[in-house]
Amino acid sequence: MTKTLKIIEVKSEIGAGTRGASLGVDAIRIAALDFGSRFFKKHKSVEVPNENHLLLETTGSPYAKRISGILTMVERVSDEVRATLDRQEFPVVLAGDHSTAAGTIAGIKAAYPKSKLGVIWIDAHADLHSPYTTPSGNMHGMPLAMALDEDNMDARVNKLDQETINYWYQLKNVGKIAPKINYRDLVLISARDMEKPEESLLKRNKVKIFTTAELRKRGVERIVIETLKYLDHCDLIYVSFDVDSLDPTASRGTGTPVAQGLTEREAGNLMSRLITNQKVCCFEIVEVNPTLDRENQMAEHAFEILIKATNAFRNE
Ligand code: NNH
Ligand code: MN
Ligand code: MN
Ligand code: MN
Repeated sequence: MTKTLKIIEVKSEIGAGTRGASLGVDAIRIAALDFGSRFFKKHKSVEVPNENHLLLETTGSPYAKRISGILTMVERVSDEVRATLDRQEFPVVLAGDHSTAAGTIAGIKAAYPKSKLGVIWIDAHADLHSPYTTPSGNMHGMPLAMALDEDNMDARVNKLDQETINYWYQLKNVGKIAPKINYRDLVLISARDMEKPEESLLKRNKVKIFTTAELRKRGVERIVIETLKYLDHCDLIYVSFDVDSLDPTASRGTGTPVAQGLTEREAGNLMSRLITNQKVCCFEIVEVNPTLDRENQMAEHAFEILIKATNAFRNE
């Protein structure tokens, strides 16, 4: 089946602690040019306006940095993803920092409110913090908690002001559906750098995790089969790929590289194989930061993974 892809560009970096992720989308476009690819000519794209001007301001909570802008971005991304799905197009989201993934999930739920949505989160991190537990205040560590309507009060370490509490409530309730997903609808792949409050959530809710070692030992094919089987009760599936899932040998150009990651080959096979499943309705690549890179390698890897994945549609 051929799908009409729509590229949604989100050049936002206000949820990250390191500057430069808003340049990731253009770095991927440059990688495409260097490879002589017509990908960006062939497919329609749209850019969601960003709030990066907030980086010059110092207001807001240390436990939820630039949360007003994050809310605006999540709402904008949600609207664009929803509109794309309403037109029967397949959204391919290319984003800066990962916080906007909460908007991607909200948009899918807005388009299909009655459907059960499964999420495959390929990332070195679990992104399950709330402002109550975050060690950094960077909201790219929180999108899954937003979608799960999770405060994790039991593990609270930070005391919030009322304004932050209100914004956080609004973030969890974008689209007026909360929670948008449940823990049983979530699979983490290559997660390997979590803090204690996240660890306790993962354990308590028995979240399905495939480690890099397990994937390598048993092979991508097995992991794909088991992931899809685990999400069999879902009507739709969304795949979010944070490039820090890749090993630091391939992911120098991202804000938070972590040892023991996937190879580009494993990631490419994983994405292309997952995407052939008919339930997959959207996928996303985030957190390329060319300012930390050498010779645009991270964006080139991301682009190759993107091409491998989208080509898989045609080979079905
Ligand atoms: N868990 C850490 C935090 O919340 C790091 C999150 N960083 C990410 N997530 N890049 O994908 O600050
Ligand atoms: Mn992430
Ligand atoms: Mn990550
Ligand atoms: Mn990240």
